[in-house]
Amino acid sequence: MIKIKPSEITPEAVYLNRRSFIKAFGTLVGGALVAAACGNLEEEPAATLAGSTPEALGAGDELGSPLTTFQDVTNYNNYYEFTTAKEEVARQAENFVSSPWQVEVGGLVAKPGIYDLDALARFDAEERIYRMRCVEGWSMVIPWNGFPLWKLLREVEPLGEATHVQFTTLYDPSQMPGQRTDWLTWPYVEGLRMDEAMHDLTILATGLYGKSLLAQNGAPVRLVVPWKYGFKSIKSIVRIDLVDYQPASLWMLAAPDEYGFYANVNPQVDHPRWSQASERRIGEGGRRETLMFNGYAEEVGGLYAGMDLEINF
Ligand SMILES: Nc1nc2c(c(=O)[nH]1)N[C@H]1C(S)=C(S)[C@@H](COP(=O)(O)O)O[C@H]1N2
Ligand SMILES: [Mo]
Repeated sequence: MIKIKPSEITPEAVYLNRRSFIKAFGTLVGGALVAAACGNLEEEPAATLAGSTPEALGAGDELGSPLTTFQDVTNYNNYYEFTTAKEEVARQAENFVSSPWQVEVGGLVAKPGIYDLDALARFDAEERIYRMRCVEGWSMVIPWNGFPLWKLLREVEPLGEATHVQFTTLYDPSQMPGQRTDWLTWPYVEGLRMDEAMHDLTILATGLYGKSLLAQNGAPVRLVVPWKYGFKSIKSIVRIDLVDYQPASLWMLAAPDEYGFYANVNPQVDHPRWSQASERRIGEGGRRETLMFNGYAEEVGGLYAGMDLEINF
């Protein structure tokens, strides 16, 4: 039997105080509320074996790990605009309208633009098999379809003074029940330093397993930054702005002591409330060691040369 460790929790909900949590999810009472706010929200997903879907046969990451099944990738999600219950997101997001869609790209650029779905489709989609490590201590291997963000940024011609890129998720409380609550600062925002945004590993994903993204995974377009904790990979993007400051992210605003701007996967820098040394790969028993920069140290380590990664967490 796998014992659930204290690290197997939903930290992104834990800082919530009772009152705002009740306001947000008024059905929770008494013990159930305590369990949700302080205990283990990460239930074991329905037993699935990696490789059990036809798509997954024979495929894996470059380290030899099998793909996480399509079933798990699309039914075990974090998308707080819909619900904090990972296995409920798919159903809650079922009717989300992701077409038509526009992504406005602006700020410090010479050629701002509005990209609709056809415009995004002009960037040839590649398959990228990436590990995804959630800050909560679980991980997956996902075959994304998408294109490097640098291709889009090159088109809009960033000005010399642009130092960072800010991303914004759709704000539409009529479709996203979580946004009708004020326990997080909506809309969800994220940011990258320019060199991180221009790195070839950083992609805008429009699909996975060769199919268009489903709403629960951030349809129609989401960021994927595989060496950072999953929360940096912002979903359902409507704005990309080039800026000359380090932008705030939703989780920095929510809990600045727990979530920093960089959020690089780092087994040596623990979260204030749990170790980051190991993780549970969805679909596998037991735990595996977490790798520096999620196994992408060779590719991205240079971006952080000379930086104190405990301070810049
Ligand atoms: N807009 C938005 N983006 C988001 C989130 C969210 O709640 N809202 N959750 C993040 C977190 S914590 C993780 S781990 C990943 C999960 O991506 P997945 O559900 O597609 O696996 O999405 C990230 N992007
Ligand atoms: Mo996450």
